Amino acid sequence: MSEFNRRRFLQLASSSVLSTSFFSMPSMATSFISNTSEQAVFNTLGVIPKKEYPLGILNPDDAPAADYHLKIAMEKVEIADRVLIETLAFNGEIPGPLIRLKESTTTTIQVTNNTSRDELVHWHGLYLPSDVDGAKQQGSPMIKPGQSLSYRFIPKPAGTRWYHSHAGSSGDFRQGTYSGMNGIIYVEPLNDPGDYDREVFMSIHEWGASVVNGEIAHNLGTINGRMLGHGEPIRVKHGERVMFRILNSGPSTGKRISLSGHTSRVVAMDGNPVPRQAEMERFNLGPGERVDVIIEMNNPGKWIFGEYSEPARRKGIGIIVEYANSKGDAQWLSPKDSHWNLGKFALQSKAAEPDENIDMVFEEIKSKTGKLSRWTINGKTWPEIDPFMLTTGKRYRLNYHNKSKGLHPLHLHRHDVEVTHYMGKDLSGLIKDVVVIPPMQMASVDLIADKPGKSLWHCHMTSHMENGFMALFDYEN
Ligand SMILES: [Cu+2]
Repeated sequence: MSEFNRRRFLQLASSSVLSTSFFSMPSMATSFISNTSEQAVFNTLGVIPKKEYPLGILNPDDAPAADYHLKIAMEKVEIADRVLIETLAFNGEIPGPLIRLKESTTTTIQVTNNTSRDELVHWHGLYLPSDVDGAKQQGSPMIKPGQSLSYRFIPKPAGTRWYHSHAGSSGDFRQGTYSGMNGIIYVEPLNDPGDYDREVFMSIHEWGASVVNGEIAHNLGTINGRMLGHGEPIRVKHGERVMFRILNSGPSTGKRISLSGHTSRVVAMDGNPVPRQAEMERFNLGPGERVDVIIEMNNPGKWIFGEYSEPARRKGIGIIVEYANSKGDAQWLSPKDSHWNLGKFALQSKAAEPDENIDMVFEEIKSKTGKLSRWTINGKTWPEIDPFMLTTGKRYRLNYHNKSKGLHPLHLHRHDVEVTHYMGKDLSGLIKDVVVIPPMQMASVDLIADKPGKSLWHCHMTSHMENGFMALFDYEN
């Protein structure tokens, strides 16, 4: 039975249970209201059974009212005074609206495509069936121009996830993951100890892309859709403990982020609590990665929360954190430079032995004419590369060998991976969905094959993904 049919079957089975209990009501009603007319008995039954809807991708006419409605269109958006960009966006906003869901509570999200080409939305970091997940290569349906689809699913796991276009840019930097089509999904856990006073969500993005020496360069950047100094500050009070949930939705470069004058306690990565929390003056975010940090507001003033590098802040990557009653200009205090190492947040013990190893070697093919490089995995480039086949129940170790001078944020759809080897050390317990491999390094991540269906795997640098750095994982049978 296919995943869809099985779900459909369970759905029908559960709705028939419901209708049995519904039809058992008349006798109860009759016994309570003995001397009433037939009409009155009928009135006591004026309870309409709740319509049950299947999970999956639905025509909005056959779906319940949506919890969120995302409308995709080409927009002109101001990211600073007199700085306008043209980009695809959700609901005319960059980033798109924050989507707040409850773990294991079914949601319906309607997406309307008001553009002139096919679009689709990928729900990054959620465990979803291949079609709902939102990647054409997995068999997800495209949304035609002028049409809508409703995605109905059970959000899992809890934590900071996100959503973005997976339609590709077709070389137009207003489209695909270059565009403003992205937003944070926060899946509230069933039990949240809530060791903080409030939450602030931050999305970092880059704009103004051009091709320079085979890579993409950007001349503008924003946090929450505005350049540094041009948005509303984040207003805080002395003594507050603020949970910042931060996403790098940018298409091309890693970010080194710091709140001047404060240390950040890293508590989760890619939405998953880390096994070892650590206080950092600065933390890194590759494209697609999320970090949740708790910052104690213990240094009154106006501070820049932004990129470590001055040129990147000048491009706009920063936001001002302003204590109540503070005066003057926002300050930047450079944090200590430090080598970012995922191993710091992982257990220092070895993970369980895998059932099988899969080696993946990444190489760059430079263009002789200054165009974007092509990328190979084991000597092959998408779409020539055969799918990596998995057997349900097995533990696989993906050994990533980066034989290039760039870093690569590697993302597997629909699954999490455990970081088991990083910067020369065996590790365990750190669960991620994007793992950045530094230049000329190797890293291993383990994958439990328990989510049958096709799963796209790719570099989250848009220009790499769109130039061969992509493959499919699939399950036997
Ligand atoms: Cu890459």
